[in-house]
Amino acid sequence: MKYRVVELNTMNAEKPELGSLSVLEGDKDIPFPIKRSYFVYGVSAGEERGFHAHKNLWQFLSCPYGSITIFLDDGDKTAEVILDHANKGLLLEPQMWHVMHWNIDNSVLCVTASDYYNENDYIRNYEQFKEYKRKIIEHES
Ligand code: T46
Repeated sequence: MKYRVVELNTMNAEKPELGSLSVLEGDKDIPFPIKRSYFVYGVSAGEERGFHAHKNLWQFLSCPYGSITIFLDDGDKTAEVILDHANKGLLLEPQMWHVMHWNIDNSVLCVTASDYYNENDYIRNYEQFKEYKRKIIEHES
């Protein structure tokens, strides 16, 4: 499946009460230069967002505060990844149906993306996503 869990390079302060610093660099930790970042916040526990796939967009999802489960579906297999620490993220390749489930109130979803916002890159209907994937597989074989 087209995803990977990435552990970020993390510097822990000498005094534990000063916490840690985790860093993500475009083209190094993730295989694309970063063109956009956005944040989703103020979401109640139990709520879900997403329900779409991207045709060409690569993204890196992280949850620096709280816990969010990402349900993934490549049209054939499914998987889930729990983002619950600031030093961890999910590299999500294009053509993956994804749903974000908030496990804890006010968890923050941070996303860095390979391109600017373009609604034409979204597939927001699951049947259309399956059809899109079927055509790609047909074309490749
Ligand atoms: C994704 C997941 C992880 C913009 O105008 N510009 C933007 O850069 C973005 C990301 C969204 N929007 C608009 C489009 C909608 O009218 O903001 C509204 C909410 O977007 P959406 O319902 O797609 O939000 P989510 O949380 O379902 O999905 C978002 C991203 O849109 C999507 O690319 O992969 O987070």
